[in-house]
Amino acid sequence: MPTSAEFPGIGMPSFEASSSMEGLGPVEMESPTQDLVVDGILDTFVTTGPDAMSVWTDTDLDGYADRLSVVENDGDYSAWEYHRNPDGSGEWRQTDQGKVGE
Ligand SMILES: [Ca+2]
Repeated sequence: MPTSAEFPGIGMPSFEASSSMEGLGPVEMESPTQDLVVDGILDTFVTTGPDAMSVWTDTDLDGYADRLSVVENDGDYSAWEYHRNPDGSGEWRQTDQGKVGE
C-alpha cells in the first residue's frame, strides 16, 4: 500500500517496484530538487524509503508529476507514466519493470 507515513515532512507516497498505482491520482510536485530534463528548471525530486527510492519527474512543468521510477535496494525497478483521459480523469500506467543489471 502506498503510504506517506514514513515521510511526514515530505508528504509524498513511497512505493516499491511491485506496488500498484491503481487509484492514485495526480501527484503534485512539492519541492523539486533536481533538473533531470536539463533545461535549467528543477523538475524532479527523489524520495527514499527503507527499501526503495522513488524518482518523480514533471516533464511538462504543469506542477504535477508525470513520471515515476522506483528502484528497490535489491535492484528491482519499475517505471510509470501518468496519462490523462479525455474525461479529465487520469491514471498511472506502468511502462517498464525489471531488475537493474539484468
Ligand atoms: Ca506534469
